[in-house]
Amino acid sequence: MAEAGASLRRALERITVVEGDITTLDVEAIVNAANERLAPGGGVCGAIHRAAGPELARACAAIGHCATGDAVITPGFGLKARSVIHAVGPIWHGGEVGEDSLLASAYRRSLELAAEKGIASIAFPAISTGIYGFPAERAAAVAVRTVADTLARQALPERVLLCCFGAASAELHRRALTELMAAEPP
Ligand code: AR6
Repeated sequence: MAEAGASLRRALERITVVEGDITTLDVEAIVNAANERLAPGGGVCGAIHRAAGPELARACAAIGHCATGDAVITPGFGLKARSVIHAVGPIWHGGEVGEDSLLASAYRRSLELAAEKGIASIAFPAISTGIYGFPAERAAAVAVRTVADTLARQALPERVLLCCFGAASAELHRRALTELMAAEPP
């Protein structure tokens, strides 16, 4: 138990909350909050497609589909990031139809895919908390817990940025991180 706690703590130390526009970050991969059709949409997805250029939509169309809770990878094209991992979070339906585990799965699959591809640094937006309506505080707790649990099992990515759009979202993620850290032995 003590060892599991120590490895979770080390995993938490690999996570940083930042505030800003994910398309500007200098990381090896950024995660897109995508839809199952992998179609360019609004929100962070729209921003990523605009910054990457039209080749990104073509690469997504060639893949065609990604189930909710899963993730696929494409090049980053015009982005600084070498790759984009398209993760599909759940649409919020009230919290009783598996939204938490589907959201956790979207984070976990993104990190597993990143590790498979040798990606050392990655940034996530707050998946599902915009157009898909997932409550922000609950999503932040799921995000931080899932990223930490997954990092505790894999060496890559070495560094994970949780890229929050706005101060309120950043505060929720920092608090979730602090709470988990406080629960772990030093
Ligand atoms: N950088 C970082 N975060 C951002 C940015 C940005 N440039 N722009 C918005 N956010 P959303 P969802 C935040 O709606 O809820 C799309 O049409 C935003 O404030 O982008 O998963 C897709 O194609 C929020 O906190 O994604 C899907 O159809 C978070 O990113 C659908 O929306 C996620 O909000 C996915 O909805």
